[in-house]
Amino acid sequence: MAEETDPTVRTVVRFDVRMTRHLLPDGTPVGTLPDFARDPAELERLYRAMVLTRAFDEKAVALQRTGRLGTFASSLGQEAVSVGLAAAMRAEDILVPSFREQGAQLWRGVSATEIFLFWGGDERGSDFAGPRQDFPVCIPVASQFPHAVGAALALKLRGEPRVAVCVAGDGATSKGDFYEALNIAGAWAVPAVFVIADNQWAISVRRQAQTAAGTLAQKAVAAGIPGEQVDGNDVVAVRAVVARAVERARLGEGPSLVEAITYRLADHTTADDARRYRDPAEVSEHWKEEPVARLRNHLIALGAWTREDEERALEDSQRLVAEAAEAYLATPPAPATAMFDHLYETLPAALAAQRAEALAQEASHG
Ligand SMILES: Cc1ncc(C[n+]2csc(CCOP(=O)(O)OP(=O)(O)O)c2C)c(N)n1
Repeated sequence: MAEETDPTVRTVVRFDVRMTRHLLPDGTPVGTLPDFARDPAELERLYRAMVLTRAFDEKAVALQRTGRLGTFASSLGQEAVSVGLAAAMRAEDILVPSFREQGAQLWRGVSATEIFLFWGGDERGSDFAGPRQDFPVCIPVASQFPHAVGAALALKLRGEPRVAVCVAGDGATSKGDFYEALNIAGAWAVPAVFVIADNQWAISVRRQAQTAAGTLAQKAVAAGIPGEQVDGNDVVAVRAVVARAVERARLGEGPSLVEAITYRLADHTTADDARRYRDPAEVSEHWKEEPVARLRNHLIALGAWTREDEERALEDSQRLVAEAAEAYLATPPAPATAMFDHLYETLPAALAAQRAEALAQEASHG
């Protein structure tokens, strides 16, 4: 060690990064499970939510492939991050999601129809009836971090015991918005939890290619806040770790960063072909760790899940997303003026003129 040989140098800080896992890839539990995970009914709820998320993704990709949905970002393989973090929140907390959190949105009560509308380019899909306080899907990478800090600061100033939970990908932690937000969140001790869905890829850029940091969790160290890893394919662990961070924030102890290690099994979006930059053998390897089979295996081992349960869960999910897709496809298009209508209290003159023009064109073209 340098300080042992050099009297002019001493170590002033060291840090550890913890990694939590409760279920092994084959579903075998390790150690003592958290209380909620000892209730098979609670595990079943998490399982069904992951199955629904997968069914939603499958339907969305099918709709896009047949020209009935815009570009879509699947969460295949990442269902445990999305569902686990949502299950760790209370209804009154605030979700500030990225574009791959349909699992969390569905859990929190955004309807599948609304999510289809959003990806169909219809902003009414962001005006969800359910969790009104949650933020719409965030497409600009990392911009949700400062938004979450702003929301969390508001909660703190109002003295409300609520928490903002922000989700982004690994690539987002390479952006300035991330560092700025984390820094000020730490300085102001706001009630925010930053969850990184570390799916190893930012489109075609590997996590290792865009940071020399050994973990993304350690990026919390510089902000003076706790940072830890969790097995992001283990929904029990995600829920437990995020719940701890959320409760910490709720008690006024400040923000945390959680890096959930997972893998993007699908293309980045429907506009991408991942075979151009990653080896299909790598993807096959990661299928062995995926979250849905992991929890299913655990439920089967507990005697809490049968082949009939599985068939019914799949049918229920597929029916729900099929009905939601029908409702989405039957929704009449928004008026051409919609894009002007929710931007300003009073529309500036130049935009008012454009709105009038859009209205006139719509009237003439039908
Ligand atoms: C500010 C900004 N720059 C670039 C893009 C284009 N873009 C969309 S997704 C993406 C990569 C995101 O990677 P990551 O944060 O790891 O999330 P993941 O897609 O893996 O969930 C990029 C560069 C964007 N949406 N916003």
